[in-house]
Amino acid sequence: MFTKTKLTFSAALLASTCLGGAALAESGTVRMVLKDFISTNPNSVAHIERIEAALAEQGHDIDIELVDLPASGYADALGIMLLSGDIPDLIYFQGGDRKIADQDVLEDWRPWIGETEYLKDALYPHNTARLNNYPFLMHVFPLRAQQPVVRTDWLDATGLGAPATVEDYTALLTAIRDGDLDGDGEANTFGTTAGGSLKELNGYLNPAFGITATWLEDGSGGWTHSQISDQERDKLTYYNQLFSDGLLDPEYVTINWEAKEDRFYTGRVGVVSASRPSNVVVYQTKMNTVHPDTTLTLIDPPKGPGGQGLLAVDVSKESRGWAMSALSKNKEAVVALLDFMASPEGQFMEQFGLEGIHHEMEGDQVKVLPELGSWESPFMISASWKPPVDLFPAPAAKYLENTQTYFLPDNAFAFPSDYAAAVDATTNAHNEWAFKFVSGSASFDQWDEYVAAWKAAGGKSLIDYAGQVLQ
Ligand SMILES: [Ca+2]
Repeated sequence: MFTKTKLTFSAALLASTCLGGAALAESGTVRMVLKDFISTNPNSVAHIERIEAALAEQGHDIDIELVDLPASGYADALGIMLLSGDIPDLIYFQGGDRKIADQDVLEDWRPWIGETEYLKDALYPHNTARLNNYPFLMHVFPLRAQQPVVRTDWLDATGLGAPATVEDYTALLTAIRDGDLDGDGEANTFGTTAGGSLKELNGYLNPAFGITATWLEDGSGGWTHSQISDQERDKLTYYNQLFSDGLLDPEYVTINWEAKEDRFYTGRVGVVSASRPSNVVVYQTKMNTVHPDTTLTLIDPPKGPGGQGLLAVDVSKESRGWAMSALSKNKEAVVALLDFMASPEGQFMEQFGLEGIHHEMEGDQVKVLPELGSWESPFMISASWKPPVDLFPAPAAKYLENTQTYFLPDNAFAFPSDYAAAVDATTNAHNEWAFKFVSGSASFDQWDEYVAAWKAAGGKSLIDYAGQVLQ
């Protein structure tokens, strides 16, 4: 399948031929570098050794060599190593990749992925979109998103069912405010809060108000920024209604994530948002230390006048992930390794960790151990592989499913560095005015004043530039 390989009559190749139709055997050393995945970490070494053994079973003779870099200051240490000319075959970037890609030493992943058996089906829609814009980084992991959860017993007590629309969502927050669901005889619960920023609410409400991208068509053939759009004004009007009706915690903008969680566990708010699937697991586990057997319900993004969905996702490039050296002499082996990691056998290793530490086998049944919570899949979590047993409780599984169901690609692009000050200043103006509109300290009659201030802060130049980029 990897046509650049020279055929050699090795025992390994004969073994793969005997399997009949198995992938072409690859051989060689793959030097790889990944943060926290080093030769002094016994779990890393055990993972690599069983991967090599499984590859050998399939006829590959691939030696994986770990390059050790410090976890602290990883991106800088990696940059120094690469610029010195020491370029491993497989490189995990956590920033700093663009200047390396500019030197033409990173491989375009796309033609390689197309020839794989499993990897091509492991990608998520956001991976494909990002690779098409920037083909040097691949990060096959589920998306993060802000998604709301509520205690299932509270949802049941309201008698309302899971909200489908923004009206339903408002009704749920109202029932939580009025229902004394914690039973202490006091009206002391807000519908929802946020951990310091409206971003949490925006995560599942922006598309409901028609904010489906960073740049929106302005109705006269041009583009406008979502921050000053009519859709943004409609959304902030709704937030202001939540605020003035006592449905949104008035301290949403000053509290941190710990205070947010604390209010949730102690019944001071009913709905909070989670930013990753493991957060849903943590919320449910911590809730159970106070209220045993209480499960959480993940709420779908409610449908509003402008649509439905999760916040549009930047697809201009991956911000982190795997790159292959264009100078590597063992590209076929690198791709064979990654294709194995995407295969059912590789995914079992990636997602269930090490036997005896992270899971146990009882016959052919796998049993997850608590330590699995501390295992991080080093290579990838395939979009298409289904684990033999549930890895996550139901609301976290739904979280993952919804990141795909409600995926929306953004049209955001990176501005040249000359525009950095304008980007900062307009974002600050937006944050400041959004808070004033929501809290009622600015009236919506002042919307035009806000838009003028946003444009004066550099927004005009951003819009002009976007007009050239987006066409
Ligand atoms: Ca109460």
